[in-house]
Amino acid sequence: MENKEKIYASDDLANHIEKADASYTAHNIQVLEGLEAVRKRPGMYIGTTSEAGLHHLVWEIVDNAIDEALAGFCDEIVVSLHRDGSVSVTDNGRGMPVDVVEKTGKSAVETIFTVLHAGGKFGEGDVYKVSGGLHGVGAAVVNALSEWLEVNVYKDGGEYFLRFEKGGHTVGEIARVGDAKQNGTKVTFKPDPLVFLDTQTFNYQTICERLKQMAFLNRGIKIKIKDLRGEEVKKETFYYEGGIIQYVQDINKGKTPIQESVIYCEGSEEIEFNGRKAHVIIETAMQYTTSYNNYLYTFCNNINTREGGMHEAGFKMAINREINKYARMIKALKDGDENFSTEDVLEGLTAIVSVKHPNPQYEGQTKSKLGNSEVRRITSQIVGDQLARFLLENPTEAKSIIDKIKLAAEARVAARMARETVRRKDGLDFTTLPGKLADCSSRHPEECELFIVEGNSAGGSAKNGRNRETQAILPLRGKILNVQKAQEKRIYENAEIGNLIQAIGAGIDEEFDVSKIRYHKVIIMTDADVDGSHIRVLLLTFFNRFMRPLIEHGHVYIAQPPLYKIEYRGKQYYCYNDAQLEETRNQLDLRAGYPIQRYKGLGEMDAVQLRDTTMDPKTRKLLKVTIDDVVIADQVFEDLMGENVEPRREFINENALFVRNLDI
Ligand code: 0R9
Repeated sequence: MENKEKIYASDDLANHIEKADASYTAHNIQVLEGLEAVRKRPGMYIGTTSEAGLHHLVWEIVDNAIDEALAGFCDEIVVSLHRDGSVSVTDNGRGMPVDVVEKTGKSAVETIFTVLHAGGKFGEGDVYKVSGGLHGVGAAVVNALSEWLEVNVYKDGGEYFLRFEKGGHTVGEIARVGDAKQNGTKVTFKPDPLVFLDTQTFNYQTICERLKQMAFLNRGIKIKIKDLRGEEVKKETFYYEGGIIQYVQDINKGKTPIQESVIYCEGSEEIEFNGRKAHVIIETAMQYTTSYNNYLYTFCNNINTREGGMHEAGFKMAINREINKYARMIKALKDGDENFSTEDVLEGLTAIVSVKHPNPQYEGQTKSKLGNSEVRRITSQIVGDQLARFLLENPTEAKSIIDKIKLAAEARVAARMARETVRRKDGLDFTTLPGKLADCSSRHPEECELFIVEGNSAGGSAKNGRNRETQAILPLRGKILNVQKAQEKRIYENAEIGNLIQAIGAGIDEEFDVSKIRYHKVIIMTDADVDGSHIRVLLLTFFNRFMRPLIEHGHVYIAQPPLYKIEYRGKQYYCYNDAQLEETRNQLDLRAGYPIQRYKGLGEMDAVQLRDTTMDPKTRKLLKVTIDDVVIADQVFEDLMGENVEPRREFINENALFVRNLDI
């Protein structure tokens, strides 16, 4: 690998560790206090100790390997999942420094894994350290939350080893344990079951998705995963020479592109950061398809900036400006014509905007909005210049793009009229409630629940079984429109969707205001059969596209009606899945062939049964719908509900074993 400027050095480390005491003991105490703080309040450092937090530990170590790759010293990263529940991450970089840091009296390796934010202290002047976002917390946090952690460093012909136990207590000192031909670092850790109470099992699919994203965002880095836990080893390699160009192609694989090439723009600008020169690097890739949706995903330092920010603003400014300029030049827009709106220009566009910034400032509700104002100008300039050039040099593709946008603009006018008509006709002013809604009497949204129920007969049971004060029922007649395929105009004309919007009462799309929702729980209650699953996915597709904050704020739930009922000695036992059925059978010691009722639909239950099993907060089980990664969520919806059949088939084949996930 090319040997670029030396970025980290042990002396730097020594200089930058604040408060580190010259006295060995004092330092030790401080270190242990730091790690103890992490163990006491893990949520503060990794967000949660549920499955997402568990995986966060892996991202943290992978981020460090990516940093070494971005610095130009590493091109392969391997993640291995072991049988004992541990995971290892290996890179082929320079190997972490093993020499002693004067101020701490410990090796750089030990310091990095025991001093909170020690890695961050390097950040000053370290222009390549880009990975990590809101929870870019450093290796010491991973160590603190592990039952044990081992570091192997391969460097200068030797292999060095250091082990930590019980939340970061060093076992011995770093020592040379053998010879090594190549350089690199391996970090292996086992998450502490005392911290991760819900689950300690890594999800292969989740890790694959994230590593794939990392490989797209950092072209040329080979990222491998090996799952050694099962009978057969599962392996995958993610490697994209084309980086985000291939990312766009991957997102578009189920869609129909209207242009052949993916338009790629890149550039960088020097800025001063902490008295040192650093670079802001901008990369964008985009391609139009026949879709009515837009898929614009933005990243800063490999983290999805869900709330957008300055890079997104700059990108939108640039495409709006250049497309309108070009449309006027080729007379697709005449002198008196209005400009295309940003919404028109975005329709059918799939785009990735990826920024690498040495000092990102995050804002917004979830701290996922990039706030550095210079990024808007830099992005707008780079994208504007290069897009203008693309349009001039590729007139045929440019013409298809302009034609598509023109259609979008015409459709937008039609949609606006349809929206207005619906508003006038049905009073879509969010104050009139739909006739079919059996509303609750409470006016405190925090305690109110809306059950969206499939079919009128189930709707009847639900109305009779509900708590009238806090539970509202909206029966759906048949299937709602598939919004993934439909044109905006048709969406506003659809009666069932109109009812949903009115009942929830917080608007739709850009105008959706989550603070106005009338119910804090919106509960999808459908039959446990194929049709029920379909309706559920249609509703989730709608929420994902038009009311995403409703999901993001945790207001969307899925009711879980029981699948089976056993009547035994005058008592009723409800089972929600096959495993539970088996367990109950065993517990009651039922003979083979003992009659069991299998529920096919909600309509088979009377009001009392439905209340007791599915609606009563004291006894029911609800699944909360969450979106970990919006890019992946969109992709799943597109695969399931989009135009093309092939990705749907592929998705169902790949996920046949994960039907529960698919259902959520
Ligand atoms: C498997 C995950 N990989 C890592 O965590 C990792 C960290 C790391 C690294 C350096 C090289 N490879 C790494 N992999 C490194 C080496 C040198 C200088 N800076 C960084 C060098 O050889 O001079 N480090 C990241 C931080 C540090 N090393 C330290 F210096 F703080 F320890």
